[in-house]
Amino acid sequence: MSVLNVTPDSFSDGGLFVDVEVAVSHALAQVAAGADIIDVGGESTRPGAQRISAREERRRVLPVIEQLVAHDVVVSVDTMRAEVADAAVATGAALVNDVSGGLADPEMYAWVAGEQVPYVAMHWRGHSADMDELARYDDVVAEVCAELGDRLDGLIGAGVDPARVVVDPGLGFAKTAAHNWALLAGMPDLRALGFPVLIGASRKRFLGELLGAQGQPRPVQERDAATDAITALAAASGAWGVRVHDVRGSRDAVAVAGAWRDGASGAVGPAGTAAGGSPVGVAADHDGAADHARAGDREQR
Ligand code: PMM
Repeated sequence: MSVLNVTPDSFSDGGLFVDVEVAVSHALAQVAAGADIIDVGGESTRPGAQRISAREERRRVLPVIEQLVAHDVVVSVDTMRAEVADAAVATGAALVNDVSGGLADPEMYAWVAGEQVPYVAMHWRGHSADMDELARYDDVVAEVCAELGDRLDGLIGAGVDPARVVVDPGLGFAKTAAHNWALLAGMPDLRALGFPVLIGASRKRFLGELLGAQGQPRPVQERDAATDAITALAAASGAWGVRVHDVRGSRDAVAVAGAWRDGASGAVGPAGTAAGGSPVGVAADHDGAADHARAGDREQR
């Protein structure tokens, strides 16, 4: 899943893709590099960010989604609002990525149930303005799994088809670096929830902290190799997908993880096409997203 933030203020790509043409051509390049899904977001969720109106969010994302869909790209919309999700799906988006897991909008679960659209429920505790204060856990893996379990109960109770739900631990959202590393190491527990797991570590602050020198974090644009390492380990740990800025490196990492996994059986196919499907559960033929089934339909459920 390739990140496409059409915002002026996201931490990594803020301001780069506010122009529709620039955003679309970047997304098409990411598809050419192997992205299966382009995740279009109009509202920054970086720590401390203030909210924008639903109208402004729609204004940012819809023209980009419209053009990508016209190019047969599989699009997800990164939104916490049912009304924005609704407009995005009406425009052709195939998946909703909700960083609040439904907590930000009481209408969300009923809307997802009505549409039966694939839905990513991310772990979240509060809006960006105050999420750092909410990063308090006794046992982060157990608490995140329990809270995601509550989200899943809410979704299924509202009538959402469980086969269309993906979970995400929400790295960096009300989490310190230590919490993020514990959650990555806790992949077996996340997978034990019984749903596909999406990991969003790309270029995040905890990688900058890990790689920093002289008390300074590694700059955002110099965190892709570390992101690729996370992708390889996530793939080897059975993640369904990764949400990244630099698709090519992650695609290579997935190919390596798949070849490694299949090495024992001698079942490795051509580069990037580990026999039996990629460990993140996306179609091995990634020349174009057009042929792919809807994201929620194609996992190891
Ligand atoms: N992270 C961000 C935004 N959306 N969605 C999911 N599912 N998981 C994430 O970890 C996630 C997300 C924030 O990062 P960005 O500024 O790079 O978009």
